[in-house]
Amino acid sequence: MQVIATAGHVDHGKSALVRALTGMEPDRWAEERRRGLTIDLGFAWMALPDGERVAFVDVPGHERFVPNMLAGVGPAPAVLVVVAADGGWMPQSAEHLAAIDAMGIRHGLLAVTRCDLADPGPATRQALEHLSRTSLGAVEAVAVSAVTGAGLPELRAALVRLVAALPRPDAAAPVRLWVDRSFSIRGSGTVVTGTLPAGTIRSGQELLLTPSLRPARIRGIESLNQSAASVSGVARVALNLRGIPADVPARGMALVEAGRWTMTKLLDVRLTQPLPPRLPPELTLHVGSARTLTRLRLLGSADTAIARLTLREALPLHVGDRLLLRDPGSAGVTILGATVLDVAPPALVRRGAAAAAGRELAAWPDLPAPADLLRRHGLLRASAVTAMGVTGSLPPPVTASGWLADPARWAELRRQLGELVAAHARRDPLAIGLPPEAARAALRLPDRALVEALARLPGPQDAPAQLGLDGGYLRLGEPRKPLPAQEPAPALPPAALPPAALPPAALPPRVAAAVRAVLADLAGAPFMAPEAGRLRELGLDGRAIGAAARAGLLLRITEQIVLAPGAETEAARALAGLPQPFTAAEARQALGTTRRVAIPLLEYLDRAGITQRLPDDRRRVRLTPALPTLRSRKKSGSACIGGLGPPSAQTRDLGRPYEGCPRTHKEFQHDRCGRSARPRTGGCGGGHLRGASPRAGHAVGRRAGGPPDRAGPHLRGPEERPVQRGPGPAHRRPDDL
Ligand SMILES: Nc1nc2c(ncn2[C@@H]2O[C@H](COP(=O)(O)OP(=O)(O)O)[C@@H](O)[C@H]2O)c(=O)[nH]1
Ligand SMILES: [Mg+2]
Repeated sequence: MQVIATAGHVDHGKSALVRALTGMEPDRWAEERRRGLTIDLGFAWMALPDGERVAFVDVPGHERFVPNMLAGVGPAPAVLVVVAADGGWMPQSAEHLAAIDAMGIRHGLLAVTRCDLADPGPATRQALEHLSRTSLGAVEAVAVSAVTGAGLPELRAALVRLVAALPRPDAAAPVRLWVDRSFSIRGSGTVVTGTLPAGTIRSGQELLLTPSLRPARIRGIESLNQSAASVSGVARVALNLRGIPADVPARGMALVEAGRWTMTKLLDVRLTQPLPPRLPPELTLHVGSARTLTRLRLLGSADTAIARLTLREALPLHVGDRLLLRDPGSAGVTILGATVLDVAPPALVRRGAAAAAGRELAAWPDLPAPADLLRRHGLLRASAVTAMGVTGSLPPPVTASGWLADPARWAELRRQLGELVAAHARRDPLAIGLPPEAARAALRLPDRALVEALARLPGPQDAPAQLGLDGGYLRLGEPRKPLPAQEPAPALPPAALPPAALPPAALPPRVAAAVRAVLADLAGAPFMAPEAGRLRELGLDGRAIGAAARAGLLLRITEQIVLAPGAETEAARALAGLPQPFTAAEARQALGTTRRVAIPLLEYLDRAGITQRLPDDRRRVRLTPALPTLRSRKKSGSACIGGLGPPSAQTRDLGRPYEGCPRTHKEFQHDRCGRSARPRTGGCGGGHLRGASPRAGHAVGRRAGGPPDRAGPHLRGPEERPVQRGPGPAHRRPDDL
């Protein structure tokens, strides 16, 4: 089906022609028929010779009813321009044509009526000349008489050609049905009618009635007096609505699909004609069957023809929609077309923002692409982009919640976030980090998920340190590049470290000195953690210890028990030398420490998967350190500062983290297997052999907690990761933060 609206001066024979073509009466009202004057829209339809059905929306020609005319022409894809042979070109011929042009309607026909009363030649030439200068361009012209029937077969044939040339609309397009009539039928309830330009409406579907967005369920559909289960545009449709009282719908409202349109009062548009010199403060805006008042502000110079509209009432719009603007006081004189470029434009706050916006939008196409809108907005939800009516594929979202970002803006935000976090760390070096909410507010981001997504980005190549989210806080991690190899000699005591060896984001000197003192204390007795009094004396409170631990300079076993980084490796090594399993007292002795340290340290090792606590409270070592690997890795500069090197090695690297610290304790190897750096009794035995059989491999993977001698570390499948998570932040790589 196609829908064609009539257009032309009053009394030129539009209604008579529709009647002659369809055999139906387009003047619905008794008053119209009594006065012989179309006041409101009329509807009639016919089958063309090729079987295609055409519905006509017959519009009033009188200047007083131009709004009704616009409501009828608005959603129609094609027009039948009517000029009387004996009347010629008239004011409303011109006004209707200006409206058609402003709406950008490109398909039409010229019918020169009343050709039984005068030679159609002059009127035809005159009208074609006017039409050719509009969006209609060159059209076919047919001379007809509604009274004698002359020319009607030629007109039908021309209609076949016109309809065949019309674009086929997308049946999956978002539904927007502008209501042009509303009434109630006894027993059925509320009915609305309209021209559906595209998309599909199905019985049972729920649409929203604008502007209230009240839900309306489609109870029944009729198209050209026939009921249907669904109807696709272009079509004239009558919808029986459930949930909407009969007195609610009115012409100008629309039924729309949820989530596919933007209700807006603020628009940026491109004017299709130059702006007349004098305009009233408010213009009437027409779109579809709707009209409202709008203020117009030019963005930049008049040449760019870009304007911002502020509407009295919100309308459901898309980018690319065509609007008509009219000076209500100067009938027929001022009619402007406008193409919607942005349905949710940003506020113009800064000086010069309007001109800048004008310049930017002047370069846009009439149907902006997702990249255009993203460049302007920086960040948009994918759902908002869809509701704007933007076509074309969207870039991948930057968050799980569906935010899309302009690449340049996103990179800039990442840079700003890095600066923000660095500035915060400079202001308060012991702070755990910057709360993401504070970063969100400072960067004026609409969603915290964006801050988290930014923090996960690798950041610029030249950034001094990696940014990350650690324990819910934003902070700078370790510097990316290891410092040059001019390291102090291994034997150098920590306190002798030259200040130059400290990383750029080092701890405050006071804290660094205290940490050096603790490490010096621990150098002789690695498991004699300093007493609370000693920590107090050094000024190491919870914040300072936390900062040092985060920097990988101390290993924090509990709030108050700190050891040198790598102490767990030393502990594992010492405990591996005990007969397995061992008691806490044996462990305490082997470690040369007190219960105060031994018990929390063992629990720490349990959590790290280095030891395993058995039901009888004894423990066994699950993983032992691989010393040679460690040393060679250390030399190559890729060893892990996450506590896996010997304390002496760590102290040399005070404040300097390593790259490439693995998440898992790769330096720990399976005890007693052939790959172990320090093989103990036995060897690999059946463990690996059994691990190689699929059944055993599967079973082994699931019984890590078997008896110590059998299901010990060497029984774990080789593919099994010994430790899923490091025991603390010191084990994390900078980019894991
Ligand atoms: N002789 C003659 N009269 C016509 C023709 N078409 C319309 N009329 C008359 O012109 C008058 C206005 O016609 P109408 O269809 O109401 O014009 P509209 O205002 O454009 O809809 C009516 O009296 C019609 O009977 C025609 O082709 N020949
Ligand atoms: Mg009429």
